[in-house]
Amino acid sequence: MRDLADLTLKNILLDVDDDGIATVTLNRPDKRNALDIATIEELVDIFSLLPRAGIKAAILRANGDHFSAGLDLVEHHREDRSASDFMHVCLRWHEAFNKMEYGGVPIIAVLKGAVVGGGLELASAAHIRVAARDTYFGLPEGQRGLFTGGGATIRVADLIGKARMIDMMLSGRLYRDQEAVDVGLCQYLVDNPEAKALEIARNAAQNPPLSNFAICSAISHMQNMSALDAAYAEAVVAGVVNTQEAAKARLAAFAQGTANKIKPKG
Ligand code: 1HE
Repeated sequence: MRDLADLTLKNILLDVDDDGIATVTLNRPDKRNALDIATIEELVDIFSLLPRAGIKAAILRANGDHFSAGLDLVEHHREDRSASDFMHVCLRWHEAFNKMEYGGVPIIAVLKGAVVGGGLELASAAHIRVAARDTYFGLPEGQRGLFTGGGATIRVADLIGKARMIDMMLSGRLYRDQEAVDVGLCQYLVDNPEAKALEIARNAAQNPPLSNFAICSAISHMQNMSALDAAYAEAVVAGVVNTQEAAKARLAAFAQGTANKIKPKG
């Protein structure tokens, strides 16, 4: 198996700290972190390996003022792709984003500036979105004569509902501020999103990896199933997770009255 250290990365920086928290940084700020095919391939490589590399949680962030301006429109124009070519490009986007959503490693996205088009598709493949106060969300595909191709019809519609998604695409509406939280585009809107994301990642990393695997994989899979099949799958997953060795000490602590209590702080 390839190791994370063996990856050759050009547009993305990858760092893993001593606690097993990976930081994945989009690093094309001069192009507003537009997603060219090379970046997508790097995302495929990284997120294919993370779950098997003992990573406990990952932060997805970007250098520069904007999270991502979406599809690299200049590359798309230059390549003059055929329908078949672009279908295969989209399939690589799906490969990358499915590895993220279904990989089982908690991914926390740190958002700022433009989170538009394919940038929003990328952000919506993360498990938690933490936004800076200057973040705005848009789907300008229609204005560019394009359509979503990186899973927005699934993930963005899932986050905000199809009526809002269609409105964004027809009217060019941008969501920002508290309204973006209220409609479900992000879960946190804070002054220091990098610190908040790290705090969330470190908390999540305290959970046993098998629990996080279920949270960051099984829930998404079950959303794709009938209620009957999802209930069956949930029982099977719970059978494995809820009897894991790593849970035993925690359950013993609770039985002995020494475990933390689940109460709001303060
Ligand atoms: C880009 C891209 C890009 C910037 N592809 N190169 N996405 C969009 O329609 C959004 C397009 N971008 C913008 O509206 C603006 O660039 C921003 C609001 C994000 C930022 O504005 P600003 O003033 O800070 O930057 P800029 O001057 O517009 O751009 C700086 C450079 O980044 C410039 O390159 P340069 O070589 O001339 O310096 C831009 O060309 C470059 N750049 N955005 C390529 N998107 C799977 S289907 C998904 C379909 C979609 O994602 S559609 C949505 C596309």
